[in-house]
Amino acid sequence: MPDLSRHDLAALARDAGLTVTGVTTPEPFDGDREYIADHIQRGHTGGMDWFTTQRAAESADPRTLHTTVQSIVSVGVPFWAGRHEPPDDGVLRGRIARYAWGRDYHRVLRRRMERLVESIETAVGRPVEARTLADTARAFDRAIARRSGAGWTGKNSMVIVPGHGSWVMLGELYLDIDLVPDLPLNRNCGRCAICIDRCPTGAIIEPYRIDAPRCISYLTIEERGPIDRALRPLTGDWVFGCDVCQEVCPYTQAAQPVDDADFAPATVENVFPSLELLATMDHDTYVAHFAGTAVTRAKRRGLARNAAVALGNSSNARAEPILVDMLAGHDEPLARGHAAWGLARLLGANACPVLERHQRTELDAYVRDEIHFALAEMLA
Ligand code: B12
Ligand code: SF4
Ligand code: SF4
Repeated sequence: MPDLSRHDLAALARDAGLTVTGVTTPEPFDGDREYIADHIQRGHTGGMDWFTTQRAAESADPRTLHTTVQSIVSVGVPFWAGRHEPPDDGVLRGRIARYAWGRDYHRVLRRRMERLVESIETAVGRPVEARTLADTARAFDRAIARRSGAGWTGKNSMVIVPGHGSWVMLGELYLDIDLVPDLPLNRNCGRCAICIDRCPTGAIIEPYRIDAPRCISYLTIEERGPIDRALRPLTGDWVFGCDVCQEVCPYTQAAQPVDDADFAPATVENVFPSLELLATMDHDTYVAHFAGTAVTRAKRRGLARNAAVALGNSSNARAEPILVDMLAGHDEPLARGHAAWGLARLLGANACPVLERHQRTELDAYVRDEIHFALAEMLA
């Protein structure tokens, strides 16, 4: 059987659109398993119910998933494409995290990894037993990238890839081929702690450790119910994910721009979406703007909820009529409840008349609770 050199592998990966690679062994990730078990036990994975100690133990041992695995190839797609500013068009706009601007990265990575498996099969001259993974609960993408030398771990817990910073989405191939493993990179943040200081919600509770229930990414994407009231003022204009701890990182600021059509946004609404659009869109409008992007993970109701919070945080009088209409007529109670909060945040005591009126007419118990809290907070 022909050998596959590290050099050949990198070239095949590049041809498949995977510009970041590293190779590691299938030995269990024992240190990461212990770290994650402790992390779960301390409550830092919050409401992500799929994140169990049992599941983490299985993911930590690649052979549990793929008994014949001999090597793991860590792959990554960089996506920094230069700075973008919101248009100066008078529209109140939110912010979507950069990784979700274009096509859903799960599909992009999967397609490219499948292409890579095909070209590896041609190169080694036999069918390969392969498993391709990206952002599943079955593997630790970052730990694999770190051990394979594809990148190193920053204090914001992101894997930082030389030349691209942390603007890289990760995946891996479990293969029944014996490849020579790479060494981990000997890099670290040194004395820098900018990301810890600048995280808007204080979610980086210590170097390398994120308290997910405080992270804006969790709050705007994974949280299915109401957003913690104490954290709403801190989420600013983020309506899907958050990039702050990456934007402030010196390594990430030095990233090389890449031109990857799959990560390019279709319209401005996929980068800086109109908050009114998010607050009022019906199912068809939602599909027209966001189908095929990772943003659908938040669902239409989650985006409306997040828009209500961003409108409340906007300190802009144009947000008032949008929030008033939302409170009066949005079909999702979750959105109406957050609109009540948004009005109180935006108008202070001036929101009392409209909130009191809705307190009398609102039929949903959760929304009435939100109105009650908003009024009580103002009185306090
Ligand atoms: C759950 C999850 C989240 C959660 C929790 C994140 C967290 N940091 O705990 C939430 C929803 C908050 C989240 C947010 C984001 N996520 Co996320 N997320 C995941 C997921 C599904 C699992 C991560 C996990 O297991 N976390 C638990 C922690 C404890 O483990 P870990 O960070 O993976 O691994 C670290 C530990 O093992 C640690 N470690 C191991 N041993 C030891 C020992 C010691 C002593 C110490 C100190 C540390 C340590 O080092 C590892 C590397 O950082 C992965 C996909 C996957 N399957 O891996 C994507 C993933 C981590 N997310 C990703 C992204 C892009 C994001 C966001 C940037 C999205 C956004 N823009 O809003 C933010 C970033 C927030 C942040 N600073 O981490 C990328 C990261 C790519 C990269 N270059 O690092 C991943 C890998 C998805 C992918 N396939 O590309 N995410
Ligand atoms: S993604 Fe945002 S909220 Fe989460 S840790 Fe980074 S800066 Fe903090
Ligand atoms: S901002 Fe500083 S501390 Fe945070 S990841 Fe980047 S280099 Fe490390």
